[in-house]
Amino acid sequence: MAVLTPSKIDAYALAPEKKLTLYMLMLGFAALLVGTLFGPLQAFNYAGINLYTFLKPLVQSYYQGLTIHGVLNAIVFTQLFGQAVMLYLPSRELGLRPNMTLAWVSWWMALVGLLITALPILANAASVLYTFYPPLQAHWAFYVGAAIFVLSSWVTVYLTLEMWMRWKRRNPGQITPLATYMAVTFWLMWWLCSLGLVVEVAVFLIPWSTGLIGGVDPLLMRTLFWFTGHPIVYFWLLPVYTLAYTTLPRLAGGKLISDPLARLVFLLFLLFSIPVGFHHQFSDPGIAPAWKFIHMVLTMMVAVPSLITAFTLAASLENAGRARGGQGWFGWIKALPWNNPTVLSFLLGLLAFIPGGAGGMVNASFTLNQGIHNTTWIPGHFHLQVATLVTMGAMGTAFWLIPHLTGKRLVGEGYAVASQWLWFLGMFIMTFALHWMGWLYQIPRRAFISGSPAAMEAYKQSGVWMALNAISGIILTIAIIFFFYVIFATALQSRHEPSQVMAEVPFTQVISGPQGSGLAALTERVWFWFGVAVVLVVLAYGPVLFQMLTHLNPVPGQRLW
Ligand code: HAS
Ligand code: CU
Repeated sequence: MAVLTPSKIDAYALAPEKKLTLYMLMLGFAALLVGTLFGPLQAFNYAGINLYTFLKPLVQSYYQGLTIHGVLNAIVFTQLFGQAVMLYLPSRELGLRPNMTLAWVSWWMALVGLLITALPILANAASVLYTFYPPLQAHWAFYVGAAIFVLSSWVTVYLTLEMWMRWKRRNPGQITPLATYMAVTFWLMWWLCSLGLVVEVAVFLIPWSTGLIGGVDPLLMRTLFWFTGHPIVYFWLLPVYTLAYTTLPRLAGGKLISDPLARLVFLLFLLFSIPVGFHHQFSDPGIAPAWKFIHMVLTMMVAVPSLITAFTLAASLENAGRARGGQGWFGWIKALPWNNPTVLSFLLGLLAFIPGGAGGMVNASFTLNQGIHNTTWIPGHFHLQVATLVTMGAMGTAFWLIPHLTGKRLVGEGYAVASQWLWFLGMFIMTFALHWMGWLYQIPRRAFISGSPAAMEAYKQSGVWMALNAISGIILTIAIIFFFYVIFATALQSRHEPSQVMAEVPFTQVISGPQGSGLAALTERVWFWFGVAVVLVVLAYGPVLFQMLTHLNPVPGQRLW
């Protein structure tokens, strides 16, 4: 009779969650693989080189390629990574299993939604970029697929909340463990903010693209889009913050300095992520300056939790560096385990996030925004945020999570380390050049440069910065090849490693815990704070939306490609 060793018991007992998490993660990384391979084409475009000619008839235009790049990387990969870790972490922390039938429903919805969206994009019937601003009109399948894809995340919202409430019933009066607290506030924030996108797509864009209604109001559509579109950046960021708080200190050899402060950060994101969307619409006519001013002030508020994060993580990393023998003012930085690919990816990603965050404050300042809006500064900004910190945090996490989920050893650690240095270097060069070109030369974003002689003349003045884009494109391509080699070689090998099968989630210990903390008790009143968040959203958006809905200016759809 076969004897079940502890490793086998653990593998069997946890197999369902691990399999689901692995499938979510791998679907996300598959999207990232295709999406990032289109990145260098954009980088080369900014260098005046049109590589799209070689992709015809598969990909018809720069705009079709940019749609594939934006949708797969910014919408698909990020959501799937969030669905993978923000259900798995609380499930392991609480020792509870989510409803697995529904969990698989969410995976299938994501896959089917993705395929339905992909078809019109690949057929060049939806080259509307990831913001799909009307009057640009895509084939109806693009909106239907996107809706199914996004609604898949609502299933994960339900699964996480149900698991948490089950735990609350069994542990009355107890403070929710940290990773679960983060997941709960994260999913509540996402559910509330995704209403804008869901209404835009389900109520307006699907009927419009199927011909049921003749027109939609571009300003209202943009407003509903940015209602979701700003907080969506925290939907991308917060899974990585959660991992940075709950695993990075331990992986770096130390402890998290404050658990209550970490809770406060997530609560502030729940409160202030949403009522700020007009900072994307400072240049839009039809919104009174007073409302733009209110959203600007609230945007400054939403930087606060990131500033607290900078402090808490730096202090926790210092704790780790000193525990490893680092001395003096900066010796602790050197003492951190830079050779650990996960720690490395977080350190480099967080370093990039400092100028990225500072650039965010420039964007958020009404007057400064006039200088950089719709220039290459903007892709410069968000490639530091989502393409560096968020993507590197996900890559770095994959280096322990895929071995943990599959019970297999990480293959090619040297390639893993190299991929992160190269990614950081490539993104650093590219974002530096994009910021420079945007701010000083006013080079427009989303412009097809390499095909037009007139545009090329204008671009030539930014000389060396253009060339840097092409160089960064090459570096990033090498980085992504190294990364995917490690991921696929790890996941596809046949050998299992017993120690990996048993490996735990590396949850960190804390120096200052939640017990007896007034702050932790205050943040624990999640439903009360959710109510406050709803009130803030209604106050910041209600009157403007009411005015827009009562003064509709519908226009028919257009195809400019
Ligand atoms: Fe942004 C546009 C303002 C954060 C993404 N943003 C965008 C767009 C994207 C995006 C995709 O106000 C373009 C949308 C489009 O297509 O049009 N953004 C902000 C502000 C923040 C901010 C104020 N953005 C993000 C994040 C993103 C993201 C996060 C993705 C994940 N953004 C704007 C505005 C616009 C905008 C305007 C519209 C511009 C326009 O005109 O169109 C803040 O949340 C940033 C706060 C961050 C900080 C940094 C804290 C630093 C930390 C690192 C610490 C380092 C450590 C390392 C510990 C204050 C946490 C230690 C290391 C050792 C080695 C020891
Ligand atoms: Cu924003």
